[in-house]
Amino acid sequence: MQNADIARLLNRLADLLEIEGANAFRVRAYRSAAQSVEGLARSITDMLAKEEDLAALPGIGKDLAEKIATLANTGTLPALSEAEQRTPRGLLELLRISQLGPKRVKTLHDQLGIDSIEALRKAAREGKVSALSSFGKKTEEKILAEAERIDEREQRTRLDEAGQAADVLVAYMQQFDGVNRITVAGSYRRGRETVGDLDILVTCNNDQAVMDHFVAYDGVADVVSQGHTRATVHLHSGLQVDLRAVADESYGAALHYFTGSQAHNVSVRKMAAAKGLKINEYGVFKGDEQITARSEEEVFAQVGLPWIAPELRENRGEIEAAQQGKLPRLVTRDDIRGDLHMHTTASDGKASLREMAEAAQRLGYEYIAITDHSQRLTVANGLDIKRLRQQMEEIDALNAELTGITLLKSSEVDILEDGSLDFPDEVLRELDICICSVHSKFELSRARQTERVLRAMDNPYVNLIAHPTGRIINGREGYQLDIEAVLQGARTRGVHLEINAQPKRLDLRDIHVRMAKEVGVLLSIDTDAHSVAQLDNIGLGVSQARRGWLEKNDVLNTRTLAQLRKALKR
Ligand code: DGT
Ligand code: CA
Ligand code: CA
Ligand code: ZN
Repeated sequence: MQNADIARLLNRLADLLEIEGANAFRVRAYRSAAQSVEGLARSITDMLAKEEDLAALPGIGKDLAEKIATLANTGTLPALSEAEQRTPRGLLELLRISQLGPKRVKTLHDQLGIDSIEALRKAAREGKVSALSSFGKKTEEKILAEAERIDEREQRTRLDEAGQAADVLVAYMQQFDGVNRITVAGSYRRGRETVGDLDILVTCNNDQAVMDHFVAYDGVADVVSQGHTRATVHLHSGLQVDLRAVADESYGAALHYFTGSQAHNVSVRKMAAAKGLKINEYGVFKGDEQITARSEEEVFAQVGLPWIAPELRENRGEIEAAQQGKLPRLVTRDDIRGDLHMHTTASDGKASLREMAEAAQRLGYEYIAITDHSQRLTVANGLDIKRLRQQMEEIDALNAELTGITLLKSSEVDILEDGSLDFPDEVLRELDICICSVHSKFELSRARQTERVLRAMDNPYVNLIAHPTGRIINGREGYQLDIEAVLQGARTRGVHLEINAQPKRLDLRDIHVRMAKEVGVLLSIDTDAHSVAQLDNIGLGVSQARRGWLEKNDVLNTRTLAQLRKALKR
């Protein structure tokens, strides 16, 4: 469990309690604990491993310290599971509407019996919401507009959130003696940025007992179906989980089948058919004879292919590449030598320069760029020229002191509406690397937005465009941008683009990453970390890069520091 996960669950508990109308002090205690955990420079898990006293942290008493320890160790909390069981699941969904906080959700539930987005939509259409004393007509309209847009069934779960749920559930399943092998397959294994549901595959000696163990999991809200070899449940978060049990002999075939994608499977099955073979989730068959397929390698070998990495299995040319021996050697997390986008307490980050540097050292990085916000972004405490130069001096001092890691002087410079930059050239030239990004005027037309980014890249000091499309997963679309024109423009100017690894961003998205590779633009995989713990999000960015077919050489920050400095020369 990372600090951010612990904080999220504490906030969730506070939400649930507030919806129930629990004591305000209790609610506030959980919220301030969440804030305190989120702001910590050190990982709670590390602190517990070193047997440090969490109660020494600000805003955290003995009772909360115990609860946080339980959360960190088990991924859940009895108080949380109980609150989740007491509260209709739809009530938490209602919090997704920006007009609604826990208090209002409680009012809607108490007075109108509203317990889902659907029920809310109906009541708002009938004018029942504005009839309540605490809601006006305007608010009702806004609520309705948002409720209409949210399609509950369309909602997919972010990869990081699915990963947290999967880790805890897999650990729970592994406690059970009858489980031999267990793998999370489906879109999760392919590293898609969101998943529709989790597909878990187990091999075991006793199907029935394993299914019983699965549905008895604390996090299960309801059981959709349960049979001997498969079960489907919903977790309290709303996430659906499919469990499949197969025999060890079928493991390879089943893993390939349930990893998908369906389009990839169809293509592989066609190849099998051409060879007179049949492939399904139970195995590879020649007539009635079953050919051993304990591993995926064996399944692929039967159709004459090498093993294909799950991230590539979207039927986007991976089978042809495999046939021609041209599969990419995908970049791995170990190839990453540094992180070129992160914030410190100087702007809106939670950790100091030194804390970020030491964390990067622990990750084995060779360099990091310190990219606090520029002056225009006052909401994020952007640095003016004076503060930026002060930070450069601090960086010089730290570089003189620390060994093995180099801090690069940088800034995340705002791109203004006309494509000019938030700092003058004489400041930009003092930076080791200049990254810039759009944080305003999202509503510009596609032509103007594209022009804006191209103009920014015209500035000879610019090296990297951060989170290039501005989209937020399950949040906002991102601004209109002709990404191909931006990529072409970047290539001719010697500018790089970013794969921002923040779980809610993952920007560029996979198809854009692939496009960048084809155009010949090197991408940098960066976390945009606002705390020490967020430096770990690099893995999500690497997954995204792999889905875009990137190899080590396609990624800017796999370079040594010396090579990087060269690559940054325009
Ligand atoms: P998701 O859950 O929407 O993010 O996407 P997936 O790919 O995880 O899809 P899901 O959960 O429906 O099924 C998991 C895998 O099982 C899928 O990738 C391929 C396989 N599969 C499921 N249903 C079918 C089917 O009707 N035909 C074939 N060929 N494969 C299927
Ligand atoms: Ca799935
Ligand atoms: Ca499924
Ligand atoms: Zn940013």
